[in-house]
Amino acid sequence: MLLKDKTVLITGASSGIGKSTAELFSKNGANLILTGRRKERLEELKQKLSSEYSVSILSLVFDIRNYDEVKKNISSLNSVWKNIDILINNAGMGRGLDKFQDGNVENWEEMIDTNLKGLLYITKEILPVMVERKSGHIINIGSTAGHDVYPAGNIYCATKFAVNAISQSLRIDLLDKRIKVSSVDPGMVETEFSNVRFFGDTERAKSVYKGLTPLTPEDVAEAILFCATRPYHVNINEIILTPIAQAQSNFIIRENQ
Ligand code: NDP
Ligand code: 8X3
Repeated sequence: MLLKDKTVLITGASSGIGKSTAELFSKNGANLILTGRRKERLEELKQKLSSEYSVSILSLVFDIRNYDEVKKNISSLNSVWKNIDILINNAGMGRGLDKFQDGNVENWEEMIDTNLKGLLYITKEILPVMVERKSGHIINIGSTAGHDVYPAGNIYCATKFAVNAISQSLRIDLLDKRIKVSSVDPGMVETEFSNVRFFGDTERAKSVYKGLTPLTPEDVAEAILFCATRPYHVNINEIILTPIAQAQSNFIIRENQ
């Protein structure tokens, strides 16, 4: 029970990495606030985890791109739930994979509003209580795309480079508040990510992982748990994890290569 009595808020808990993290954290005794837009999925996960483990779970349904909704939902937390020990900024997405010159401004805005502005909004609303308590841990889910750009990755990579910069800045700004900041930056993970990126084209989404064994969302959840369970004096600044078939964003080896 590594996380017994801890309160953890996970954004984007309705699928992929966020969902696996919710499963692993509740197994380790954490009380969870699960967020996302798909209410039924969050409710289903809440029922499952609260029946399997002896933890409390709250779900909040809102669009992270909307600052008013973020403020309303976070300010609705009662005095018990608002003392969040760990914030996992996971909600994010890619839209399209087009060269810059062929890019679509709506797709760009959706990625920037979700991956960057959404992360800023929720962090801004949760930080004051952490600052007041001089205690807390922010774990941002970045990406290898925040370290090396790849062809047609342009705006998605820009959002993840920005997340990398925000993690580093927060770590400096919060140093005297004893608030930890970690970044967990995976390479290829098979989740709904590519389905969303390719607008539901499942064949194209599957082809991304063809000829290699991608990371699973559970692999990433393990890395997040590691960050969250170090002794008080240890902060993990950054973990970059990739499948064995991937060296960084641009170097990938597939079967028969
Ligand atoms: P999924 O598509 O499986 O999950 C994305 C999650 O983000 C969902 O729960 C979704 O919930 C939530 N989300 C998306 N948009 C919004 C929004 N506007 N408001 C609230 N919640 C939102 O993808 P992953 O699990 O792969 O992605 C999780 C994170 O990991 C992302 O930040 C992604 O960039 C990052 N990442 C992914 C990699 C991969 O290869 N899969 C590699 C490196 C990093 P809902 O739709 O219900 O709102
Ligand atoms: C998301 C995965 O493959 O686009 O960060 O870098 S990838």
